[in-house]
Amino acid sequence: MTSLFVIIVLGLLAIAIWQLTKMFDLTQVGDVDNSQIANDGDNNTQGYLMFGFLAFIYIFSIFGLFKWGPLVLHTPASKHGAEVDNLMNVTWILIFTVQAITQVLLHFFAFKYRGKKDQKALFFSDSTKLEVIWSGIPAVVLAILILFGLYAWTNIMFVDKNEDTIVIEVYAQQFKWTARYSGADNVLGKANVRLIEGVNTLGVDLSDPNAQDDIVVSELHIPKGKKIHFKFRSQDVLHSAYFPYFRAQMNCVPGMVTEFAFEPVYTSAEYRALPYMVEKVANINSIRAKKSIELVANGETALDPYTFDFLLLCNKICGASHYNMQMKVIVDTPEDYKKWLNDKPTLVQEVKTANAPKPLEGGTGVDSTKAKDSSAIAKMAMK
Ligand SMILES: [Cu+2]
Repeated sequence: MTSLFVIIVLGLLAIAIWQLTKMFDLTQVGDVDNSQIANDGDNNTQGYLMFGFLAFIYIFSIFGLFKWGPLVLHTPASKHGAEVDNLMNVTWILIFTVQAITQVLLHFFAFKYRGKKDQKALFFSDSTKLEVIWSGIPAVVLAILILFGLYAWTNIMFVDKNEDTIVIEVYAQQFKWTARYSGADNVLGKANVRLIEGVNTLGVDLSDPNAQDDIVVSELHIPKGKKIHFKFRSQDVLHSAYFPYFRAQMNCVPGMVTEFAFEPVYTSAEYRALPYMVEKVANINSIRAKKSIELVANGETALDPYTFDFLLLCNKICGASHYNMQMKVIVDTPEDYKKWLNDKPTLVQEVKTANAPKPLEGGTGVDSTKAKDSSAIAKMAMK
């Protein structure tokens, strides 16, 4: 609201200044040049302003690089991550070099050929040589870049059928993630949205032999040094499973299964101990500590200190709570991973427990028949 108010005030102020200058112009009499056609003086001013703008672009770019550069994603936590970062860095270097050269040329020529009295521009209809140069160079550079990208993409996306992987399903719905482990057979049981019932929130076909050892969890644990083959499904709308630190992202599309595989190279604990991450977390916590002082002064509770965790985020705007659609991803050592998974009940067991006849609720001392009686008494009392 305040920002809207500031924008309105600034807008009105700009109109006021514009009107004042007009009034000032109208009050001028005598030898002042009131012509709307630019003279040599105007052209010189505009020419030098071009250099001013060029300086602004460069100073702002360099300032931005130093100020916000360190905030970009750092060390990749997956094996293929380095390849993605490499491709990104090459693209950035190319863009920066090309823009540095072309911006200087653009502004320099705008200055050099600024309007001068009695000077006429040269007209020529076309130049084949020039056109070949300015179409050929970008075409070659882009082709190389695209080929490099395609090569990296196939390299990352290719999962060998015989490769030893762990198959995990990631299920998206508004607005949460659920994971299903394929169990000892490493094959996920069939699933269908029509079979969703009670605790079977993913619609797993419980009659499928492959589904018997499937495990459904709400926190993703994966072991370091092992390729994880993710299969994605969505219950409702388009979502996108985004693992920023693993440099992986895949759309989750209703009605189809999409796939992606990556191998984590750091455990969560190892990644937390990386010097850059220690520094980043310390910085976040110093900001939180400052904010907490303010909160406590207002009688609110202080913020908890932050600890780093890998996250799975949704990267498609899928509805009102999209911003909060996330799941913790914990990379364990292979031993810890096994221990964690062994503790988990299979979905079949969970369904059995949920469907088992419940003993009468003793805690409240009221069973359902008594509750009915008391409501009947209450109704009678109303009459
Ligand atoms: Cu989503």
